[in-house]
Amino acid sequence: MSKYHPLTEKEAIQIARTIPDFFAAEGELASREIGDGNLNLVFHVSQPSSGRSLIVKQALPYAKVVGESWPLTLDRARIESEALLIQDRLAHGLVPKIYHTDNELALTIMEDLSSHVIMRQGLMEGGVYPKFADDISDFLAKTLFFTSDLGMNQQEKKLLVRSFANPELCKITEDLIFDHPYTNADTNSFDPHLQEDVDQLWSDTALHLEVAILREKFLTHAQALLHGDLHTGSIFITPESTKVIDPEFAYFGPMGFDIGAVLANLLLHFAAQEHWSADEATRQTRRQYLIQTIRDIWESFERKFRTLWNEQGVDRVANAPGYQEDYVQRLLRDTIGFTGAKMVRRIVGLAHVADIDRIPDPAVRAKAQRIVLAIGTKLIKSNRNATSIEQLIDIAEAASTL
Ligand code: SR1
Ligand code: MG
Repeated sequence: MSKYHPLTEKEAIQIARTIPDFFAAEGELASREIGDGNLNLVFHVSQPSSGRSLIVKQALPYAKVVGESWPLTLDRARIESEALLIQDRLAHGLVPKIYHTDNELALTIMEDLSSHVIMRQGLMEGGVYPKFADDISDFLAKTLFFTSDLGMNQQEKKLLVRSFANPELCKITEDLIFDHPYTNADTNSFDPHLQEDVDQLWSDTALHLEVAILREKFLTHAQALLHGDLHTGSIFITPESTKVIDPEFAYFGPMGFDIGAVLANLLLHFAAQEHWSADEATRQTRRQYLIQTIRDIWESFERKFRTLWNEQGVDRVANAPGYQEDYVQRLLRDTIGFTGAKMVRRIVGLAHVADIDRIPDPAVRAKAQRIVLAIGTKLIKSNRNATSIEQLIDIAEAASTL
């Protein structure tokens, strides 16, 4: 019989105690369930007398955001811990330290990052993160390059693809990002004031074609090991440090999906500036900061990815003249298309973002939502012909004054 059961706060303490040389032998431990995400239990276990603390994260056998009527595999805890270990090896220091994993209990015990803030929250509080573009482009370039056919042994990669199949979590993405927002699906959730905009989304067949093309890439293009859900709620941050968490959606997919997730979430925050910035001058500065961060992320990513290719590539055939240029162009186009898809879903689909939903004034919220839909749909429609990150930026800046 499986030993799996959802832990109590007391049991989280008992398990945390088993980590060798972590807590002092003497001294009480305290435990609090602090999970506010869509899927898991998260216990913060601390020892006030020693000042030491850690996180016990446990998967539930269903999606917490919906309830027990939506069963969900516990294997995602294994996927998450294995992905974290790979990411730690490839992009050391940019993910939390792992202390212990237990696949039967579907749990991972890891570094407590309470000294950091969830980036979405930090941005809403006006935070500025000068190191972020460098850190996240490092994370993206290294994890994507070294798990692709360019940077790892191609036979070993095929075996790794098998252990990261992750069909149930991919299905969530396939439905919630590439299907439901474009049809009248039960899972959708949107403000009634958006009905006309949503009707437009549901009837835009040119848009549906582009979404079908992006979805095909998500379904079939096992390019590299993705984080799979790299939004600003999956990033802990301070001005000096970036830590990527929560890779339970990890699988081998198109690289642009991860890069697009980061850019989309910066643009979701960008679209909400009428609320989050106090006055017009702050708004302008804030928008410029977000746009410059996006530009820096893409440019640094491209530079680092090309350097890895030139200096550490394992594939002789990849040296064919023109191939790198073609590959990076396709990567940019995918990034732009996935950025758009990751934006639209947050307005119309099941799972929203606080940057938009916490805007209390319905008129200001509606404006932000329409800016997101305008940027998102234009980016999706550009996914096959974009040639520069400046096209994404032009689309965002033009929509910001809607
Ligand atoms: C049912 S899960 C909803 C969303 O939460 C996760 O963070 C993913 O983005 C997923 O689509
Ligand atoms: Mg998550």
